[in-house]
Amino acid sequence: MDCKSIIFTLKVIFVATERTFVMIKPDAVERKLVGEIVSRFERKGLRIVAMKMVNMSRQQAEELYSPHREKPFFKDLVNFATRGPVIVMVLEGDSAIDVVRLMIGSTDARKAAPGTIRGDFALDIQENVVHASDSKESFEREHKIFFSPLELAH
Ligand code: 3AN
Repeated sequence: MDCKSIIFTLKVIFVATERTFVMIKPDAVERKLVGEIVSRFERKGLRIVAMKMVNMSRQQAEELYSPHREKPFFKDLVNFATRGPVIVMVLEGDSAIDVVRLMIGSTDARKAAPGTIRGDFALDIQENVVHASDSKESFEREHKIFFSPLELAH
């Protein structure tokens, strides 16, 4: 087996094609950053498997942020997430969950590195432009709040 084939085989074994759930939050929609943000993901090489604009219900927001139910900022967070339309999407690519988390940067946008989406477009810990799944389990739970299986491209 030549070097190229060995690298290809290792890639197939160790680099999983994954899906992740991403939401462009109301602050970014209000600021007309949707195209810029979607474009960054596409230019990176991620494939859009599903995408739509929704006015999230309080029930959907509470489910999306259920891991934070006991936190003091939970009510504020739900108010923020439901104050206007959001873009929800499913992206696919090699190690998509980690890659997208790297691209969006730290939760506290003041500390997010320049070059990341939050680092370039936000200055707040709550209004931080974008959400992305942090694990396979989160992806499974989160995307089902917004998409039926028929809405995901093959
Ligand atoms: P991430 O979105 O980076 O995964 P999480 O899961 O810790 O961050 O928090 C979910 C969302 O809750 C954040 N995107 C942010 O909008 C909000 N949030 C997190 N920490 C705070 C905080 N200390 N005060 C206000 N809102 C917060």
